[in-house]
Amino acid sequence: MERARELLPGGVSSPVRSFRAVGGTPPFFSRGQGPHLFDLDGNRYLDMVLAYGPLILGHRHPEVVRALTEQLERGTAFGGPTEAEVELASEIRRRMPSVEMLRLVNSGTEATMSAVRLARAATGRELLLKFEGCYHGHSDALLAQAGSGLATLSLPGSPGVPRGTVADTLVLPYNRPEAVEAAFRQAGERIAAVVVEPVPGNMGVVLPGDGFLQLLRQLTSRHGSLLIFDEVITGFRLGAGGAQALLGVTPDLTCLGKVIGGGLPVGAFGGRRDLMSQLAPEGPVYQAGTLSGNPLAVAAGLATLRALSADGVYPGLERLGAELERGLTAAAAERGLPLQVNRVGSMLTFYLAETPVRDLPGSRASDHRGFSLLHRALLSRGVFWPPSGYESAFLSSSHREEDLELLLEAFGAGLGELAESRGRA
Ligand code: KE4
Repeated sequence: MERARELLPGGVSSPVRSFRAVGGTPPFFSRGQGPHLFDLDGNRYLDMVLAYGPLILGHRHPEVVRALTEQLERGTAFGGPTEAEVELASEIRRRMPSVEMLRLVNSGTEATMSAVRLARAATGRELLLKFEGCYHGHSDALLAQAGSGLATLSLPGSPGVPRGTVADTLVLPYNRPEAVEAAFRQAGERIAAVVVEPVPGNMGVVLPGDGFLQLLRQLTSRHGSLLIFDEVITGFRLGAGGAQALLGVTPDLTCLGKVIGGGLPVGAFGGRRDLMSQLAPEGPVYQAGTLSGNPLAVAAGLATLRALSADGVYPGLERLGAELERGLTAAAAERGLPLQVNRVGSMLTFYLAETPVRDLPGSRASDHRGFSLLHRALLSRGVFWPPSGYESAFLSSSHREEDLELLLEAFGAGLGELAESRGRA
Protein backbone atom coordinates (compact mmCIF):
# COMPACT_ATOMS: atom_id res chain seq x y z
CA MET A 1 0.00 0.00 0.00
CA GLU A 2 2.88 2.43 0.73
CA ARG A 3 4.32 1.74 -2.72
CA ALA A 4 0.85 1.92 -4.30
CA ARG A 5 0.15 5.27 -2.61
CA GLU A 6 3.33 6.68 -4.08
CA LEU A 7 2.16 5.85 -7.61
CA LEU A 8 -1.67 5.78 -7.49
CA PRO A 9 -3.81 8.42 -5.75
CA GLY A 10 -4.94 6.75 -2.53
CA GLY A 11 -3.14 3.61 -3.69
CA VAL A 12 -6.18 2.56 -5.71
CA SER A 13 -7.69 2.76 -9.18
CA SER A 14 -11.14 3.69 -7.84
CA PRO A 15 -11.84 5.57 -4.57
CA VAL A 16 -14.20 3.13 -2.85
CA ARG A 17 -11.51 0.42 -2.88
CA SER A 18 -9.31 2.48 -0.53
CA PHE A 19 -11.41 1.64 2.57
CA ARG A 20 -11.47 5.39 3.35
CA ALA A 21 -15.14 5.06 4.33
CA VAL A 22 -14.57 2.21 6.82
CA GLY A 23 -10.95 2.74 7.88
CA GLY A 24 -8.06 0.33 7.83
CA THR A 25 -5.96 -0.85 4.91
CA PRO A 26 -7.54 -2.87 2.13
CA PRO A 27 -6.12 -6.32 1.39
CA PHE A 28 -4.40 -6.59 -1.99
CA PHE A 29 -6.10 -9.40 -3.85
CA SER A 30 -4.21 -11.86 -6.02
CA ARG A 31 -6.88 -14.24 -7.32
CA GLY A 32 -10.50 -15.27 -7.15
CA GLN A 33 -12.32 -18.57 -7.48
CA GLY A 34 -16.09 -19.00 -7.33
CA PRO A 35 -17.39 -16.97 -4.33
CA HIS A 36 -13.89 -16.50 -2.90
CA LEU A 37 -11.10 -13.96 -3.14
CA PHE A 38 -7.53 -14.56 -1.98
CA ASP A 39 -5.13 -11.84 -0.89
CA LEU A 40 -1.38 -11.66 -1.39
CA ASP A 41 -0.86 -13.38 1.98
CA GLY A 42 -3.07 -16.26 0.93
CA ASN A 43 -5.99 -15.31 3.20
CA ARG A 44 -9.37 -16.41 1.80
CA TYR A 45 -12.42 -14.15 1.84
CA LEU A 46 -16.06 -14.79 1.01
CA ASP A 47 -16.62 -12.15 -1.67
CA MET A 48 -19.83 -10.11 -1.22
CA VAL A 49 -18.51 -7.28 -3.45
CA LEU A 50 -18.03 -9.26 -6.70
CA ALA A 51 -16.17 -6.33 -8.28
CA TYR A 52 -19.19 -4.09 -7.40
CA GLY A 53 -21.60 -6.14 -9.46
CA PRO A 54 -20.10 -7.74 -12.60
CA LEU A 55 -19.28 -11.19 -11.19
CA ILE A 56 -22.83 -12.52 -10.89
CA LEU A 57 -21.46 -15.98 -11.76
CA GLY A 58 -18.61 -15.69 -9.24
CA HIS A 59 -14.89 -15.65 -10.08
CA ARG A 60 -13.58 -17.66 -13.06
CA HIS A 61 -16.83 -19.31 -14.11
CA PRO A 62 -15.70 -22.15 -16.46
CA GLU A 63 -17.76 -20.87 -19.41
CA VAL A 64 -16.34 -17.35 -19.07
CA VAL A 65 -12.79 -18.66 -18.76
CA ARG A 66 -13.29 -20.88 -21.81
CA ALA A 67 -14.74 -18.04 -23.91
CA LEU A 68 -11.80 -15.77 -23.01
CA THR A 69 -9.21 -18.49 -23.63
CA GLU A 70 -10.68 -19.29 -27.02
CA GLN A 71 -10.83 -15.63 -27.97
CA LEU A 72 -7.21 -15.15 -26.94
CA GLU A 73 -6.29 -17.76 -29.54
CA ARG A 74 -7.83 -15.49 -32.15
CA GLY A 75 -6.66 -12.08 -30.93
CA THR A 76 -7.75 -9.27 -28.64
CA ALA A 77 -8.63 -6.22 -30.76
CA PHE A 78 -9.23 -5.84 -34.48
CA GLY A 79 -10.24 -2.22 -35.08
CA GLY A 80 -13.18 -3.39 -37.15
CA PRO A 81 -16.63 -4.89 -36.69
CA THR A 82 -16.89 -8.46 -35.44
CA GLU A 83 -19.73 -10.98 -35.40
CA ALA A 84 -19.56 -11.26 -31.61
CA GLU A 85 -20.65 -7.64 -31.10
CA VAL A 86 -23.74 -8.33 -33.20
CA GLU A 87 -24.34 -11.49 -31.19
CA LEU A 88 -24.10 -9.61 -27.87
CA ALA A 89 -26.48 -6.91 -29.08
CA SER A 90 -28.88 -9.60 -30.23
CA GLU A 91 -28.69 -11.48 -26.92
CA ILE A 92 -29.32 -8.23 -25.01
CA ARG A 93 -32.31 -7.30 -27.20
CA ARG A 94 -33.79 -10.77 -26.84
CA ARG A 95 -33.76 -10.30 -23.06
CA MET A 96 -34.56 -6.59 -23.01
CA PRO A 97 -36.83 -5.86 -26.03
CA SER A 98 -36.86 -2.08 -25.33
CA VAL A 99 -33.20 -2.09 -26.42
CA GLU A 100 -33.95 -2.22 -30.15
CA MET A 101 -30.43 -1.02 -30.99
CA LEU A 102 -27.39 -0.45 -28.81
CA ARG A 103 -23.89 0.99 -28.80
CA LEU A 104 -21.18 -0.82 -26.85
CA VAL A 105 -18.75 1.29 -24.80
CA ASN A 106 -16.14 0.55 -22.12
CA SER A 107 -17.77 1.62 -18.84
CA GLY A 108 -21.03 2.59 -17.22
CA THR A 109 -19.84 6.19 -17.14
CA GLU A 110 -19.43 6.23 -20.91
CA ALA A 111 -22.87 4.64 -21.30
CA THR A 112 -24.75 7.23 -19.24
CA MET A 113 -22.70 10.17 -20.54
CA SER A 114 -23.49 9.16 -24.14
CA ALA A 115 -27.16 8.41 -23.42
CA VAL A 116 -27.59 11.90 -21.97
CA ARG A 117 -25.96 13.49 -25.02
CA LEU A 118 -28.24 11.48 -27.32
CA ALA A 119 -31.35 12.41 -25.31
CA ARG A 120 -30.49 16.11 -25.44
CA ALA A 121 -29.85 15.90 -29.19
CA ALA A 122 -32.98 13.91 -29.95
CA THR A 123 -35.29 16.24 -28.01
CA GLY A 124 -33.48 19.48 -28.81
CA ARG A 125 -33.76 20.26 -25.10
CA GLU A 126 -31.04 20.66 -22.47
CA LEU A 127 -32.50 20.16 -19.00
CA LEU A 128 -31.60 16.83 -17.37
CA LEU A 129 -33.34 15.57 -14.25
CA LYS A 130 -31.60 13.17 -11.86
CA PHE A 131 -32.10 12.10 -8.25
CA GLU A 132 -30.11 12.68 -5.11
CA GLY A 133 -28.32 9.50 -4.10
CA CYS A 134 -28.38 7.98 -7.57
CA TYR A 135 -24.92 7.64 -9.13
CA HIS A 136 -24.47 7.40 -12.87
CA GLY A 137 -20.68 7.45 -13.20
CA HIS A 138 -18.38 10.45 -13.17
CA SER A 139 -19.13 12.43 -16.35
CA ASP A 140 -19.34 16.16 -15.62
CA ALA A 141 -23.04 16.67 -16.34
CA LEU A 142 -23.93 13.86 -13.94
CA LEU A 143 -21.60 14.94 -11.11
CA ALA A 144 -24.15 17.36 -9.73
CA GLN A 145 -25.57 17.65 -6.27
CA ALA A 146 -28.86 19.05 -5.14
CA GLY A 147 -29.08 22.82 -4.92
CA SER A 148 -30.58 24.38 -1.82
CA GLY A 149 -34.22 24.56 -2.92
CA LEU A 150 -36.34 22.15 -4.85
CA ALA A 151 -35.59 23.28 -8.37
CA THR A 152 -32.72 25.64 -7.72
CA LEU A 153 -29.79 25.06 -10.03
CA SER A 154 -27.50 22.27 -8.97
CA LEU A 155 -24.03 22.65 -7.55
CA PRO A 156 -21.01 20.88 -9.02
CA GLY A 157 -20.56 17.52 -7.34
CA SER A 158 -16.79 17.77 -7.55
CA PRO A 159 -14.09 20.40 -8.00
CA GLY A 160 -13.27 20.69 -11.68
CA VAL A 161 -16.90 20.44 -12.76
CA PRO A 162 -17.78 23.85 -14.24
CA ARG A 163 -20.94 25.44 -12.83
CA GLY A 164 -22.18 25.81 -16.38
CA THR A 165 -21.97 22.09 -16.96
CA VAL A 166 -24.42 21.29 -14.17
CA ALA A 167 -26.55 24.38 -14.72
CA ASP A 168 -28.85 22.19 -16.79
CA THR A 169 -28.88 19.28 -14.37
CA LEU A 170 -31.76 19.32 -11.94
CA VAL A 171 -31.27 17.14 -8.84
CA LEU A 172 -34.44 16.07 -7.00
CA PRO A 173 -34.97 14.03 -3.85
CA TYR A 174 -35.58 10.35 -4.65
CA ASN A 175 -38.97 8.74 -3.95
CA ARG A 176 -40.72 12.12 -3.67
CA PRO A 177 -43.49 12.16 -6.37
CA GLU A 178 -44.54 15.69 -5.50
CA ALA A 179 -41.03 16.99 -6.23
CA VAL A 180 -41.05 15.42 -9.69
CA GLU A 181 -44.55 16.71 -10.43
CA ALA A 182 -43.51 20.22 -9.42
CA ALA A 183 -40.38 20.09 -11.59
CA PHE A 184 -42.40 19.03 -14.62
CA ARG A 185 -45.03 21.70 -13.91
CA GLN A 186 -42.30 24.32 -13.79
CA ALA A 187 -40.06 23.13 -16.60
CA GLY A 188 -41.55 20.07 -18.29
CA GLU A 189 -41.24 21.45 -21.81
CA ARG A 190 -37.50 22.05 -21.22
CA ILE A 191 -36.68 18.64 -19.77
CA ALA A 192 -34.73 16.48 -22.24
CA ALA A 193 -34.64 13.42 -20.02
CA VAL A 194 -34.99 11.94 -16.58
CA VAL A 195 -32.18 9.53 -15.67
CA VAL A 196 -32.73 7.15 -12.77
CA GLU A 197 -31.45 3.91 -11.30
CA PRO A 198 -34.71 1.89 -11.29
CA VAL A 199 -33.47 0.23 -8.10
CA PRO A 200 -30.77 2.53 -6.71
CA GLY A 201 -27.65 0.80 -5.43
CA ASN A 202 -25.49 3.85 -4.70
CA MET A 203 -27.06 5.23 -1.55
CA GLY A 204 -27.02 1.66 -0.43
CA VAL A 205 -29.94 -0.27 -1.97
CA VAL A 206 -33.20 1.68 -1.83
CA LEU A 207 -36.49 0.48 -3.27
CA PRO A 208 -38.59 2.71 -5.55
CA GLY A 209 -41.86 3.66 -3.83
CA ASP A 210 -45.08 2.22 -5.28
CA GLY A 211 -45.84 3.98 -8.52
CA PHE A 212 -42.72 6.16 -8.46
CA LEU A 213 -41.20 4.77 -11.66
CA GLN A 214 -44.63 4.66 -13.30
CA LEU A 215 -45.00 8.36 -12.49
CA LEU A 216 -41.66 9.10 -14.16
CA ARG A 217 -42.85 7.21 -17.23
CA GLN A 218 -46.13 9.12 -17.35
CA LEU A 219 -44.60 12.56 -16.83
CA THR A 220 -41.80 12.07 -19.38
CA SER A 221 -44.24 10.76 -21.99
CA ARG A 222 -46.69 13.59 -21.35
CA HIS A 223 -44.02 16.30 -21.68
CA GLY A 224 -42.07 14.86 -24.61
CA SER A 225 -39.08 14.05 -22.39
CA LEU A 226 -37.17 10.77 -22.48
CA LEU A 227 -36.89 8.25 -19.64
CA ILE A 228 -33.39 6.80 -19.22
CA PHE A 229 -32.99 3.76 -16.95
CA ASP A 230 -29.49 3.40 -15.61
CA GLU A 231 -29.39 -0.40 -15.32
CA VAL A 232 -25.61 -0.61 -14.99
CA ILE A 233 -26.13 -2.50 -11.73
CA THR A 234 -29.62 -3.96 -12.20
CA GLY A 235 -29.31 -5.02 -15.85
CA PHE A 236 -29.43 -8.84 -15.91
CA ARG A 237 -28.76 -8.78 -12.16
CA LEU A 238 -32.45 -8.48 -11.18
CA GLY A 239 -33.62 -11.11 -13.63
CA ALA A 240 -33.27 -11.97 -17.29
CA GLY A 241 -34.90 -8.71 -18.36
CA GLY A 242 -33.40 -6.44 -15.70
CA ALA A 243 -35.33 -4.04 -13.49
CA GLN A 244 -37.54 -2.83 -16.35
CA ALA A 245 -39.02 -6.31 -16.79
CA LEU A 246 -39.27 -6.94 -13.04
CA LEU A 247 -40.97 -3.59 -12.35
CA GLY A 248 -42.96 -3.37 -15.58
CA VAL A 249 -41.80 0.09 -16.69
CA THR A 250 -40.27 0.54 -20.15
CA PRO A 251 -37.72 3.34 -20.60
CA ASP A 252 -36.78 5.03 -23.88
CA LEU A 253 -33.08 4.42 -23.30
CA THR A 254 -31.25 1.95 -21.04
CA CYS A 255 -27.65 2.06 -19.82
CA LEU A 256 -25.88 -1.20 -19.07
CA GLY A 257 -22.49 -2.32 -17.74
CA LYS A 258 -21.01 -4.65 -15.11
CA VAL A 259 -22.81 -7.99 -15.72
CA ILE A 260 -22.72 -7.63 -19.53
CA GLY A 261 -18.93 -7.57 -19.37
CA GLY A 262 -18.64 -10.58 -17.07
CA GLY A 263 -15.72 -8.93 -15.28
CA LEU A 264 -14.13 -7.19 -18.28
CA PRO A 265 -14.63 -3.51 -19.17
CA VAL A 266 -17.93 -3.15 -20.99
CA GLY A 267 -20.77 -0.64 -20.96
CA ALA A 268 -23.63 -0.17 -23.38
CA PHE A 269 -26.51 2.19 -24.01
CA GLY A 270 -29.48 1.41 -26.21
CA GLY A 271 -33.18 1.75 -26.74
CA ARG A 272 -35.64 3.04 -29.31
CA ARG A 273 -34.42 2.70 -32.90
CA ASP A 274 -35.55 6.24 -33.81
CA LEU A 275 -33.24 7.54 -31.09
CA MET A 276 -30.23 5.24 -31.53
CA SER A 277 -30.18 5.77 -35.30
CA GLN A 278 -29.26 9.41 -34.63
CA LEU A 279 -25.81 8.25 -33.44
CA ALA A 280 -22.76 8.61 -35.66
CA PRO A 281 -22.09 7.36 -38.25
CA GLU A 282 -25.80 6.86 -39.04
CA GLY A 283 -26.78 10.21 -37.54
CA PRO A 284 -25.17 13.43 -36.36
CA VAL A 285 -24.73 12.70 -32.64
CA TYR A 286 -21.07 11.94 -32.10
CA GLN A 287 -19.89 9.10 -29.86
CA ALA A 288 -16.86 6.82 -30.31
CA GLY A 289 -14.39 4.53 -28.49
CA THR A 290 -11.17 2.76 -29.47
CA LEU A 291 -11.94 -0.45 -27.61
CA SER A 292 -15.73 -0.29 -27.68
CA GLY A 293 -17.06 -3.79 -28.42
CA ASN A 294 -13.60 -5.31 -27.99
CA PRO A 295 -13.55 -9.07 -28.63
CA LEU A 296 -12.32 -10.15 -25.16
CA ALA A 297 -14.90 -8.18 -23.20
CA VAL A 298 -17.67 -9.18 -25.60
CA ALA A 299 -16.69 -12.85 -25.30
CA ALA A 300 -16.87 -12.64 -21.49
CA GLY A 301 -20.19 -10.80 -21.66
CA LEU A 302 -21.77 -13.27 -24.08
CA ALA A 303 -20.64 -16.24 -21.97
CA THR A 304 -22.06 -14.59 -18.85
CA LEU A 305 -25.47 -13.86 -20.37
CA ARG A 306 -25.67 -17.38 -21.77
CA ALA A 307 -24.70 -18.99 -18.45
CA LEU A 308 -27.27 -16.79 -16.68
CA SER A 309 -30.05 -18.19 -18.86
CA ALA A 310 -29.47 -21.72 -17.55
CA ASP A 311 -32.41 -23.06 -15.56
CA GLY A 312 -32.65 -22.10 -11.96
CA VAL A 313 -29.96 -19.43 -11.81
CA TYR A 314 -32.23 -16.48 -10.97
CA PRO A 315 -34.50 -18.46 -8.64
CA GLY A 316 -31.34 -19.64 -6.87
CA LEU A 317 -30.10 -16.06 -6.46
CA GLU A 318 -33.51 -15.03 -5.08
CA ARG A 319 -33.51 -17.95 -2.60
CA LEU A 320 -30.01 -17.12 -1.34
CA GLY A 321 -30.84 -13.43 -1.15
CA ALA A 322 -33.98 -14.06 0.87
CA GLU A 323 -32.09 -16.39 3.20
CA LEU A 324 -29.35 -13.84 3.75
CA GLU A 325 -31.88 -11.07 4.43
CA ARG A 326 -33.66 -13.31 6.96
CA GLY A 327 -30.40 -14.24 8.66
CA LEU A 328 -29.13 -10.67 8.97
CA THR A 329 -32.48 -9.48 10.33
CA ALA A 330 -32.72 -12.34 12.84
CA ALA A 331 -29.15 -11.80 14.09
CA ALA A 332 -29.88 -8.14 14.83
CA ALA A 333 -33.25 -8.91 16.44
CA GLU A 334 -31.60 -11.44 18.76
CA ARG A 335 -29.36 -8.67 20.04
CA GLY A 336 -32.00 -5.98 20.08
CA LEU A 337 -30.05 -3.92 17.56
CA PRO A 338 -32.02 -1.86 15.02
CA LEU A 339 -31.29 -3.09 11.51
CA GLN A 340 -32.95 -2.41 8.16
CA VAL A 341 -32.25 -4.63 5.14
CA ASN A 342 -33.17 -3.36 1.67
CA ARG A 343 -32.99 -6.12 -0.93
CA VAL A 344 -34.08 -6.92 -4.44
CA GLY A 345 -32.96 -10.36 -5.58
CA SER A 346 -29.21 -10.71 -5.10
CA MET A 347 -28.42 -7.05 -4.37
CA LEU A 348 -28.85 -5.85 -0.80
CA THR A 349 -27.67 -3.41 1.84
CA PHE A 350 -28.08 -3.45 5.60
CA TYR A 351 -28.43 -0.19 7.53
CA LEU A 352 -28.04 0.29 11.28
CA ALA A 353 -31.22 2.36 11.53
CA GLU A 354 -34.48 2.33 13.48
CA THR A 355 -36.71 3.12 10.51
CA PRO A 356 -36.76 1.95 6.87
CA VAL A 357 -34.32 3.71 4.52
CA ARG A 358 -36.09 5.13 1.48
CA ASP A 359 -33.72 7.87 0.28
CA LEU A 360 -30.29 9.46 0.74
CA PRO A 361 -31.12 11.37 3.95
CA GLY A 362 -32.35 8.11 5.45
CA SER A 363 -29.17 6.33 4.42
CA ARG A 364 -27.02 9.18 5.74
CA ALA A 365 -28.86 9.08 9.07
CA SER A 366 -28.00 5.40 9.63
CA ASP A 367 -25.04 4.53 11.88
CA HIS A 368 -22.02 4.53 9.53
CA ARG A 369 -19.56 4.26 12.40
CA GLY A 370 -21.31 1.09 13.47
CA PHE A 371 -21.22 -0.06 9.85
CA SER A 372 -17.43 0.42 9.82
CA LEU A 373 -17.07 -1.67 12.98
CA LEU A 374 -19.18 -4.43 11.41
CA HIS A 375 -17.18 -4.22 8.19
CA ARG A 376 -13.93 -4.76 10.12
CA ALA A 377 -15.48 -7.60 12.13
CA LEU A 378 -16.58 -9.32 8.94
CA LEU A 379 -13.25 -8.81 7.20
CA SER A 380 -11.29 -10.20 10.15
CA ARG A 381 -13.48 -13.31 9.97
CA GLY A 382 -12.95 -13.81 6.24
CA VAL A 383 -15.93 -11.96 4.76
CA PHE A 384 -15.29 -9.11 2.28
CA TRP A 385 -18.35 -6.85 2.49
CA PRO A 386 -18.52 -3.62 0.41
CA PRO A 387 -16.36 -1.04 2.26
CA SER A 388 -19.09 1.63 2.36
CA GLY A 389 -22.62 1.85 3.72
CA TYR A 390 -23.57 3.51 0.43
CA GLU A 391 -22.80 0.45 -1.68
CA SER A 392 -24.77 -2.68 -2.47
CA ALA A 393 -23.56 -6.14 -1.53
CA PHE A 394 -24.03 -8.86 -4.10
CA LEU A 395 -24.49 -12.63 -4.25
CA SER A 396 -23.41 -14.83 -7.14
CA SER A 397 -24.60 -18.16 -8.48
CA SER A 398 -21.40 -19.66 -7.01
CA HIS A 399 -22.37 -18.78 -3.40
CA ARG A 400 -23.67 -21.72 -1.37
CA GLU A 401 -25.62 -22.19 1.86
CA GLU A 402 -22.45 -22.95 3.82
CA ASP A 403 -21.02 -19.61 2.67
CA LEU A 404 -24.04 -17.83 4.16
CA GLU A 405 -23.60 -19.75 7.40
CA LEU A 406 -20.01 -18.49 7.68
CA LEU A 407 -21.18 -14.96 6.83
CA LEU A 408 -24.00 -14.96 9.38
CA GLU A 409 -21.73 -16.32 12.09
CA ALA A 410 -19.25 -13.52 11.44
CA PHE A 411 -22.08 -10.99 11.31
CA GLY A 412 -23.42 -12.21 14.68
CA ALA A 413 -19.97 -11.88 16.24
CA GLY A 414 -19.69 -8.38 14.75
CA LEU A 415 -23.07 -7.40 16.21
CA GLY A 416 -21.81 -8.64 19.58
CA GLU A 417 -18.81 -6.32 19.32
CA LEU A 418 -21.13 -3.49 18.24
CA ALA A 419 -23.47 -4.05 21.18
CA GLU A 420 -20.47 -4.01 23.52
CA SER A 421 -19.08 -0.84 22.02
CA ARG A 422 -22.49 0.81 22.38
CA GLY A 423 -22.79 -0.48 25.92
CA ARG A 424 -19.48 1.16 26.73
CA ALA A 425 -20.51 4.41 25.04
P1 KE4 B 1 -18.43 2.65 -14.24
O1 KE4 B 1 -17.99 3.85 -15.05
O2 KE4 B 1 -17.82 2.64 -12.85
O3 KE4 B 1 -18.24 1.34 -15.00
O4 KE4 B 1 -20.02 2.75 -14.05
C1 KE4 B 1 -20.56 3.91 -13.48
C2 KE4 B 1 -21.91 3.56 -12.88
C3 KE4 B 1 -23.04 3.94 -13.56
N1 KE4 B 1 -24.28 3.66 -13.07
C4 KE4 B 1 -24.43 2.99 -11.90
C5 KE4 B 1 -25.81 2.71 -11.40
C6 KE4 B 1 -23.29 2.56 -11.16
O5 KE4 B 1 -23.46 1.91 -10.00
C7 KE4 B 1 -22.01 2.84 -11.67
C8 KE4 B 1 -20.74 2.42 -10.94
N2 KE4 B 1 -20.92 1.88 -9.64
C9 KE4 B 1 -19.81 2.09 -8.75
C10 KE4 B 1 -20.26 1.92 -7.31
N3 KE4 B 1 -21.45 1.14 -7.15
C11 KE4 B 1 -18.69 1.19 -9.13
C12 KE4 B 1 -17.61 1.09 -8.08
C13 KE4 B 1 -16.52 2.12 -8.25
O6 KE4 B 1 -16.84 3.31 -8.51
O7 KE4 B 1 -15.35 1.74 -8.08
